Amino acid sequence: MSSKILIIGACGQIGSELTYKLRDIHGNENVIASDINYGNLDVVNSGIFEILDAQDYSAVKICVEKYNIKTIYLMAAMLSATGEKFPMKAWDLNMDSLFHVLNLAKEGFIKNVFWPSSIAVFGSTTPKENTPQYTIMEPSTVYGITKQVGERWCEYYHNKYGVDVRSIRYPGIISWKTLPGGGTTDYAVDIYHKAIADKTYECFLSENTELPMMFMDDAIKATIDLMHADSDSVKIRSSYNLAAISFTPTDIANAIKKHIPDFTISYKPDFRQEIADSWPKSIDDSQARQDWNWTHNFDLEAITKEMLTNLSKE
Ligand code: AKB
Repeated sequence: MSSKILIIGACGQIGSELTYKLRDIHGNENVIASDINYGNLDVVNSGIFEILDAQDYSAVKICVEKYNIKTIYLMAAMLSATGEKFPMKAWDLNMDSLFHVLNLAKEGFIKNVFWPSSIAVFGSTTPKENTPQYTIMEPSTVYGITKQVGERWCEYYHNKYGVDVRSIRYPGIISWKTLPGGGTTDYAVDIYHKAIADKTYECFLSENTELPMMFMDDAIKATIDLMHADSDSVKIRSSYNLAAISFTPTDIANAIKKHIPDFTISYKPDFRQEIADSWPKSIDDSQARQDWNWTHNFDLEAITKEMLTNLSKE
């Protein structure tokens, strides 16, 4: 029987596009999509789909055995903004699901694990410009705490039990196929939807809030490149810094105005401003570039063109 891939959290923003890409590469029958509900019918209808609660160890194990799964991409998580509203739920979901997958690997049921970390592992005491791979990390959100602790556990399972776990610290991800949910960087997707629908956007972050961002295609490429890299070249088993571009709400509004000249933006910062203020402005990802040849393709101009073109067709 061929070895198969399970995506947990396949209906979400990154999980959905990862599902499509992995199906292109490995064939529909080798990639099993799963989520807690039928949250994305495009994913549900695109191949094998299982309802799966990432917090239920037995259910995940049964699914792994049913399909002879060898690789899990664990994309289910509660993100930064929602996590602040439901701190214990965020902790339970983000940590339980990780332990279940790491333990399945430790016990030999699966061979490879991808688990996403985030720029949220950094906090207000971290250097903000060109944030190094190794630096002060004092996250102030529950989400950031789960990601930082998760990174430590990933490295621990690799060192102590030989688990092949790989991870990336994603910046804000911009995409047009599936909406993000519950993050602080979500404005950078909402703004394109509102630009097309209403020609105006009220931003929940202030105009000069600079954050690291990346187009979905680059994020998927990074994920797959890391998972396909030789084990020896994956030197970091906590999580890799990863960067493409950094911009402010003003920068993205100006990029949109080149295509929609009468687009307007206003600013009404809410509780997410404090989260954004605690995160880096830009990231040093030289280790990823060196270890597994990471490069990004999309700058703000290219992202804006892709977003507006594809969303206008919908
Ligand atoms: C969020 O805003 O919470 C996420 C992230 C940066 O991990 N997009």
